[in-house]
Amino acid sequence: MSRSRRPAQDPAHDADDAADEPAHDDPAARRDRHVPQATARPAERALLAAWLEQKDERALRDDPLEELAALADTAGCEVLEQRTVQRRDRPDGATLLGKGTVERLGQLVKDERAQVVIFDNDLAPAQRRNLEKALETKVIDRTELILDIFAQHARTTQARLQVELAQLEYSLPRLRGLWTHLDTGVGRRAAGEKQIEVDKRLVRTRIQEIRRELEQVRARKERQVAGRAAYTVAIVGYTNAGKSTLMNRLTEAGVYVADQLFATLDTRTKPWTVGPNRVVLLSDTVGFIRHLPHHLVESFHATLEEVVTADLLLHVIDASDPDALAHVEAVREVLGQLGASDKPELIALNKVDRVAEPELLPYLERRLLRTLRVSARTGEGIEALRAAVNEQAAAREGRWSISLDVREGAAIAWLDGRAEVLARTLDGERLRYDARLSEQVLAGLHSKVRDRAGLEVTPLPPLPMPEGVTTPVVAPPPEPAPVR
Ligand SMILES: Nc1nc2c(ncn2[C@@H]2O[C@H](COP(=O)(O)OP(=O)(O)OP(=O)(O)O)[C@@H](O)[C@H]2O)c(=O)[nH]1
Ligand SMILES: [Mg+2]
Repeated sequence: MSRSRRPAQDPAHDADDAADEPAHDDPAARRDRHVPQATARPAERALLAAWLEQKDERALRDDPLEELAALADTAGCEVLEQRTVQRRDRPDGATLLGKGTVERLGQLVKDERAQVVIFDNDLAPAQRRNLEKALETKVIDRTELILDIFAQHARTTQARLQVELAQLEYSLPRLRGLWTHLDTGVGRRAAGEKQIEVDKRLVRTRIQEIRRELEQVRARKERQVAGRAAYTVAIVGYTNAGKSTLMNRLTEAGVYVADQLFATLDTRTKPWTVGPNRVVLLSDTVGFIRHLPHHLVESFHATLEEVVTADLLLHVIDASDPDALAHVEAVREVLGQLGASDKPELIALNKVDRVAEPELLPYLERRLLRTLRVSARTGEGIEALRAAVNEQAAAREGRWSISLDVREGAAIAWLDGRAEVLARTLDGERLRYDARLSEQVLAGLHSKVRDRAGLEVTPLPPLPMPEGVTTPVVAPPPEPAPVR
């Protein structure tokens, strides 16, 4: 399971995370080391299986495991068509699926010559062992599959460390099964047990080591982010929603874009001019997914620093996906885990160029607050999005009346270049401005004037906040989704 389908080199790999690489490193060697090696192994033939809760609506779909299939495909598997889905109140404690279903799946494995069975659920270590025994083939669960994709796509030292940490945390309680072969035969039990203890100690030591390294990265990143004297906007959203495409459209960042899940695993930040004299910093980062393994969310804290500290979240939704609302919920769940739930949010309903059902967009607009229709591909709606972000950023700035001597050339150039000038009048030897500007620009003005005593700054009365500056929630009244 490790056929990487990414290009061998990604020239657009992250500016920020790349800055975390050791400075003495040779860039060419570094690139080689960080590019996941595509193996010559042929794609593994994979069968998909799942236990679904009774209420899970996916069971009504043509392919209830469509997303799992996309994940398996991204991981490099040859996904076989047959699906094994069991819908019942509770999963089986020993094998997740009931006995008869496991037997049928075992037969399917033989008939289809499957090399791996991938479950959409998370499996307890014992469930997985029991299933491997019953199915006589390799079994992996949803978390492992996602970790595998992350490992393939990790390109920077930081991303690699974060994935390794998540993998180690995941494997720690599962080490037991690896050494059971030592326990066969009378009197051999102790050998396996001892080896497990040794392994656990090694893994824990490595976990501590990585945690220390990542903490240093995170602290450095925190200082870097805190030092940015600008309004910051973080693009967030479900994986494959079009976040990087939108980033490229808005800032010409040249970020890697692909029709696959978790194409982006790092963070890139670029200036974006949203209005006259108003530049915000826009960040694109890793996408989220339903049941994103919590080890990953924890270990990717350094990469997600921009989301945690952003002034505004630009939540990108693939509006052409019938599961869009479920995706919104999944994204909000991860934002909650990150402690970023209460941030102001704008919703970009992306991919409007490919929305087939006419009902879908009004449906989403009724259910979500403060939405804008856009297409990162065609550019539709981009101007309105820019204006909305400009409005939000402006609302955070103060409105000031400023008066200074006309001979203060440097200070005047500073204001003309960085403030939103609402009015500018000459009054004898004094120049008066009504202007909107950030605290940073105001601080800069104070440092630019030669005669501080001659500078007069008084606040103008505040304007009401623009409508919709809020954290939207899914509106309560239930309404059936338009069916595909
Ligand atoms: N039709 C259409 N396709 C789009 C649009 N925006 C993005 N796409 C396509 O959607 C796919 C995913 O785009 P990305 O920009 O890589 O998505 P992402 O959200 O960054 O995905 P991850 O980094 O994997 O989480 C690509 O094939 C894009 O070309 C759009 O507005 N319309
Ligand atoms: Mg991306």
